[in-house]
Amino acid sequence: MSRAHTIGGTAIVLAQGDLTEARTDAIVNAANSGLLGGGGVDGAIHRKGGPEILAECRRLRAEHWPDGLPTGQAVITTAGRLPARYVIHTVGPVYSQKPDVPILLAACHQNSLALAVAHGIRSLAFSAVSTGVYGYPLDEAAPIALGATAAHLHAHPDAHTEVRFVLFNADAYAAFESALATL
Ligand code: AR6
Repeated sequence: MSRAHTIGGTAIVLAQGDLTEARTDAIVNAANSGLLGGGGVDGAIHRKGGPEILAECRRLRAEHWPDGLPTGQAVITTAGRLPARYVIHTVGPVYSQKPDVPILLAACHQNSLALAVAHGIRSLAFSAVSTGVYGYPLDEAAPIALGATAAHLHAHPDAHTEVRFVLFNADAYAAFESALATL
C-alpha cells in the first residue's frame, strides 16, 4: 500500500511497513532524550543497525548533550548495518494536554528535515513519532506531522526528492491517509 502527494519537487509518500527496511538516504528515529536506545522503533533501529549507531549516540551525548537531547530537537548518526545511510534521531513529546505538545511534535519534523537539508539528504523516512510509547493519538499526530512537513517543503521546494512516512499498521496508515487528503 502506498500513496503520494507532491509539493514542489518532493513526493510525500505513505507506506505501511517497517522503518528499519526503508531504503531512503535517512530514516528518522523516534528516540528519547537519553539517545541510548529503548523500545518501539528506537529498539528496532539499534538492534538491526548494530553498535556503531549507539557508539555515535554516546559520543553526541558526551560532546554536545550531557543532559540529553531536548524534546523537539534532532541529531544525526550513521545508520550502521541498515539500508539507509543515516539515522536522524528526534525526541517526540509525551502526549498530554499541555499547549506546547503539538508545537514540539511539529518541531521534531521541522528540525529533522532541516538537518536533512544541512547534510544534503534527498530522501528520508519517518515513522509516526510519539504515537507508540509516548501515547500521542494517531488522528492528532498525523495532521501535525504532515502539516510541519508540508510547511518545510514549501520553504525548500528543491531540497528533497521524497519524504516517506512508514506506518507500522493499518490504523496508522489510515490516520495519515486521512490527514494527507486535507493538505
Ligand atoms: N517501523 C515503523 N514504525 C514502527 C516500528 C517500526 N519498526 N516499530 C514501532 N513503530 P514508538 P514514541 C511505530 O513507541 O511513541 C521508545 O522506547 C509505532 O507503532 O517507537 O515516539 C523510545 O526509546 C508507533 O506508531 O515511539 C522512547 O523512549 C510509532 O512507531 C519512546 O519509545 C512510534 O512509536 C518514544 O515513543
